[in-house]
Amino acid sequence: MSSQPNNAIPKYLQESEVSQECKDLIATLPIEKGWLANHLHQYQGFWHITRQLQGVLSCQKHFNALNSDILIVTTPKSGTTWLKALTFALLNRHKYPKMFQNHPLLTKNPHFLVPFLELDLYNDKDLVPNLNSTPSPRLFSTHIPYVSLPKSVIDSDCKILYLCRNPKDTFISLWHFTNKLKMEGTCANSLEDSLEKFCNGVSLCGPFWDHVLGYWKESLEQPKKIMLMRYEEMKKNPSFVLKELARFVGCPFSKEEEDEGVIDDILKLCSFKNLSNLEVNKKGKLSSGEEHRAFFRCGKVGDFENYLTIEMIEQLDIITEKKLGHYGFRF
Ligand code: PAP
Repeated sequence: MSSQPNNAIPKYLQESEVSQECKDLIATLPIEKGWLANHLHQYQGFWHITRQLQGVLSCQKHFNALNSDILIVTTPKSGTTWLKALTFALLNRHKYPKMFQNHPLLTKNPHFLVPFLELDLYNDKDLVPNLNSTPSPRLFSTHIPYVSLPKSVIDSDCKILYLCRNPKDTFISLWHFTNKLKMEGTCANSLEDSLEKFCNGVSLCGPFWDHVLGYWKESLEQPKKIMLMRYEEMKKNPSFVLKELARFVGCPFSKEEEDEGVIDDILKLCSFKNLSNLEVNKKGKLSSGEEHRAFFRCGKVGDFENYLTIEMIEQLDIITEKKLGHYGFRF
């Protein structure tokens, strides 16, 4: 007898939808209680919810990266939605020259336009997507840590855009996000418990610091393949970062475009203010069940100061210095 999908549980929390191979693997992996889902599984050193682990395995097995592909990689809550919007607008600027008329970003959420490999495209245990007709350059995204990337991503000349954000704001953003997504009738996660988990590395695709370190080291080794960006830099000097990004992916802005204000238009279109006020982002939902508005909270640098005690800040700073400072990486 086939089991009925449980429609009451959002897709991102459903644990039944995994293959036998994934179930067999899970039986051998360390397990922890998740922030939101019942379980987190530690695979290749990083923690994944069950559904995501299925996606990671499927990507590792089936995803064939092309040299022309562009992959947005982020630690969760680093500004993924923003970078998806910016990169989509950048790559499609000739197709949609009038940014504020008929642009797909005005009616579709950035997560719809730039799907996650492991959470959207390779998430069905029985189906491998056919991506042959996706126009080039194909733009995908993922939270997969470097060590778990599909081999074809490493071996091909595809480009990786890696975005991270200081762990204090990342943590606060993740804490808010998971509490917003918690099902009605369940208790919110306390800040203290969540921080303890985060500091112990037990968070979505955590340990956070190892995720950053994996890509930081590779970006130094392979600067033509991996461009590492920081959310804080993007907030401070968005036009500089966007120009660098355009150069990196091989479609720099011409002098005429700069003079015509194309950069400013893209930044305006993708700004927190514009995106968060669009009807689609106020009302819509992803196919996996998350509300679009959950991806737009305040979009500020330093919001952690409103939540974390001095001791908590110190705790996070010490871990960051210990884990990343030694490698020359600072936020
Ligand atoms: P994801 O990794 O789960 O896809 P992601 O988009 O990284 O989520 O997280 C949302 C964060 O990016 C939110 O941060 P906050 O909680 O500190 O506010 C969200 O507000 C912020 N964000 C979303 N869109 C933008 C934008 N256009 N500009 C700046 N920040 C943004």
